[in-house]
Amino acid sequence: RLEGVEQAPPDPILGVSEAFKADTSDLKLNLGVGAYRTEELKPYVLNVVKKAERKMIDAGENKEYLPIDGLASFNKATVNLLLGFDHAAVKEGCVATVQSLSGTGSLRVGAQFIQKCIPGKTVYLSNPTWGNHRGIFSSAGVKWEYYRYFDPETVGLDFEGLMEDIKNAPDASIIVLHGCAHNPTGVDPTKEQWKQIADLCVDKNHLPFFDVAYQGFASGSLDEDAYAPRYFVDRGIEIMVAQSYSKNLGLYGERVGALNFILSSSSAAKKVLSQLKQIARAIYSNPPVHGARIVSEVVGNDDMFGEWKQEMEYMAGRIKGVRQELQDHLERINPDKDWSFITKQIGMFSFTGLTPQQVENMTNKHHIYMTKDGRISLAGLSSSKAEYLAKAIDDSVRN
Ligand code: PLP
Ligand code: TYF
Repeated sequence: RLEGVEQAPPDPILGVSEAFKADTSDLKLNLGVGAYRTEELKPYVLNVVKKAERKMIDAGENKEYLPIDGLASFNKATVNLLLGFDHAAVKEGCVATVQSLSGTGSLRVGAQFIQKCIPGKTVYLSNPTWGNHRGIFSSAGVKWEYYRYFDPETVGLDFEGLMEDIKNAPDASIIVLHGCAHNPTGVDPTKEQWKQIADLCVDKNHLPFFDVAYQGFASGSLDEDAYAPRYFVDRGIEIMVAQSYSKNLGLYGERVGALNFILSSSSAAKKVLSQLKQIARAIYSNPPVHGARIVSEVVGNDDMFGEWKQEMEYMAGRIKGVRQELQDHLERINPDKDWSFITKQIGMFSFTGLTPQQVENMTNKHHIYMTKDGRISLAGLSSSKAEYLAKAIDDSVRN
């Protein structure tokens, strides 16, 4: 009966992991998915997470359903991490927060809210952006368009293009902005540029929707990486924010995140929250409890909070280290090309500029798995593999 169903294409990011698994070579290296690995290329469970889990088990915590909007202590913690502790917007009741299914689920609830409560709006996505953004908004029935973002000539931000496109968008459009560590390019606006983007959002009455998937993972500091959304809030701009704890607390499979609205009145926040709850109820009823408790335990305990910050700094530092090593090897092997973009870009990824054909060479000849857009995840690279990767990149750009 279902023979007529069309075959859907594999996911461009997760499909890379499937191909990697099927490769039997000892040389193989998975730089596709953005997931942190140790120097031994093993998944990493943070010590502070293990500590929190032990404490939770010892306390005999149960598995009852959470309320639709999630664990209250998590919601409080997640807003504190986003805005800084005890922000005026929270005290004034101007923040609506629902715990949701990590970054993806939070974006999806946000998209559904747009479709339901402010219909007819177009969402503007950076070109390029995280591969799932288009699907998330499309599946909620929300129209999206691109704004210019990356300039391959300078391997940097096309700031003029970005400003022009956001200016030309209809008033009160929704602009999706990566809070920090832009995926896939690793290129973020400077503080001065954020200021100009904020000015434009005020002029145009746009609603920025921040996707914060790497707080603490870009610079190693939670505060530094929250600069942009905090700045917008301090300017009095209403914003939406999706948060994820996949990377910064390594809770990938636990699906921990939140959707926040920071608004200019408590009455608007109350109404928005009522809508978010209705939306969540019909999709998944209520969010998972275990990971939310971990975040709440870690943030609520000074010692564990300090330990988390140290582990985060360590992970961010390891990535910065392999960035430098990769660049050093490439500068030695192929000194005619400028490789400085590798350490200029931040976060988990480097946008190498490799063409789809060169990416094919990386995979077919060198067993190095990466996305077709030329992105590599440095979180999946070890020191000991940096030279092998540099040689493969050099071989691929020569062909
Ligand atoms: N947004 C961006 C830009 C991402 O890179 C990711 C994942 O890496 C996510 C959102 C959501 O990930 P998750 O659903 O695991 O939180
Ligand atoms: O960009 C990445 O690699 C991460 C990983 O549904 C990812 O976003 C990919 C697909 C997905 C969730 C996370």
